Amino acid sequence: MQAKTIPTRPIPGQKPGTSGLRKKVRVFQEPPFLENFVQAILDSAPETKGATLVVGGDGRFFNDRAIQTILKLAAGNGVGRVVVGRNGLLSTPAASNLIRERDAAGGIILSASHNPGGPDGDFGVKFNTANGGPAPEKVTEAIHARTQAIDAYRLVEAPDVDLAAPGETRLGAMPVEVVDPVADYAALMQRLFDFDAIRDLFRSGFRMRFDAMSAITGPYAERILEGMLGAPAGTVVNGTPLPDFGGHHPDPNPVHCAELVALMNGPDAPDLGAASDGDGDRNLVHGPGLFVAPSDSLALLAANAHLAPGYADGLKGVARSMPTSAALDRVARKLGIPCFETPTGWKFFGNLLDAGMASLCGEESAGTGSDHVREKDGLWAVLLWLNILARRRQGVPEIVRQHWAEFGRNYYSRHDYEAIDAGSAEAMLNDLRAKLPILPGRQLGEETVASADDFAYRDPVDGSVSERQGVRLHFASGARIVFRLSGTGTEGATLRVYLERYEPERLDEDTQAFLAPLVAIADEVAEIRKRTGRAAPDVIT
Ligand code: VG1
Ligand code: CO
Repeated sequence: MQAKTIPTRPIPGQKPGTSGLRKKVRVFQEPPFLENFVQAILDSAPETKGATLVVGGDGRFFNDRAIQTILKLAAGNGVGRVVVGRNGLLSTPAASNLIRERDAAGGIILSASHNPGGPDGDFGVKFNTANGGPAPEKVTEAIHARTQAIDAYRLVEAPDVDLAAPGETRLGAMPVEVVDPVADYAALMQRLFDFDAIRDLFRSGFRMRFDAMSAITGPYAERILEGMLGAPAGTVVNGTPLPDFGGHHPDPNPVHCAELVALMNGPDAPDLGAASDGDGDRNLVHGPGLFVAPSDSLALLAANAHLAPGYADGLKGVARSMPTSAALDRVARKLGIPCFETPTGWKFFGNLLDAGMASLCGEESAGTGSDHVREKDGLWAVLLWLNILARRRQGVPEIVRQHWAEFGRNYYSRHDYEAIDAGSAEAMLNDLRAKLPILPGRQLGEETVASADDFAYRDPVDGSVSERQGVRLHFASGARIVFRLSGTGTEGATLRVYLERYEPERLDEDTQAFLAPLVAIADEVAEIRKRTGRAAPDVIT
């Protein structure tokens, strides 16, 4: 079987965002859009020649077709071996784990994560490097540069590879190894957590609902929770991955998990409600009558991680994305370990994890993870919660309230204005940036601006600098507002406004009411309503 070189031309707009390249399915379906981008990845990662490449995706519409194209491109470019999940399925954290376990040179993950799927939905392609983590900016920049100069792609012309059963086949000279997508991941979870204690917890009548949102985590959650840990059948709902996620938005937040949230706030709430997103790297955790905000969950997991065998020796350090609340910082102070603040996006945690500077990290967007892989990991977070619940034998609300009583509470919310006009969004942020020098000392509402800047990050490991990562207003009271534009959307722009206020004593306030004065300031200083034409945010988390 001969590799064929097919001439092509650069396609504009192939610039990876916060997490890979995301576009409408229809854009990816139009050849040579996918071919060009994957060829650019392989050109920018010559280490994949003769080496192992992991390939898999979240099963959304077009996953099956895209995988076949990628296999043929991999074979045409001299990749040594491809390890692919059965039926082309791999959750993002499981793909990260496989890259590491198989000493692969990298992996290609097909997902648009929490974005909706189906023929009219979104698709995405992401390259992960040999450490199992999303490619750092210098690599994604090289990939983008390559897409702008590409003149040919190389593939083998062959029939589709049968991915329905584990085993090995060949595509030209390249072995294609189909693996059970769950097995290695489940074994890793068993090494990290006290499965006996969790089994006892379920045996004692502990009730849980895990909503897999018709996305990739279903098979993982069923095998681990119901299979290995003895949770009753039916604990996992929406457990079959569907190409369109059943028409839902696979984003585990209280807005898109409305049914689970209603159950958790009802009279017959189970002890724990949890959910995960399209590609399995995010998590939602809800106790009876109490939603655990992701920033709080991160802090709580850090404070209690030592209860799980995998973290019994303590954490070396922790890290959070800049817009994530400072609840984690308070825990780090108590533990006497460093807390790093990075830009939004998991790729910025990779160096810290590799260098052993941080063992646990997370983002306000419901992503938490540790050095067990190099991606955030939804089911891992839920299992760590279960391990903590099994050891402490207290309810979720009790544990959360005790945490606040000890550390105080960082009231926190994110307001999203979705699909707004890209031009006016850019202009709004630019005008805000222009105002930054004159803001310190200004009185806004009840608050006085202490400092105002655009977040820049210098990676402490490789010294690389990432600028313009979010406009921050810090107030003298300690409160904070952050503005940034999303890098994962496929339509117009999405403005994210992050609001935070620390409170040591009043621990049971309504979050939105408590933050309302900051919301008013955000609108005043950025003219959100005027410039977006929106009276209110589309999504409040
Ligand atoms: C969002 C989140 C960010 C997360 C990213 C990818 O990015 O804010 O924290 O890392 O999605 O998550 P943005 O640029 O839209 O704010 V996932 O689960 O979509 O891979
Ligand atoms: Co995701």
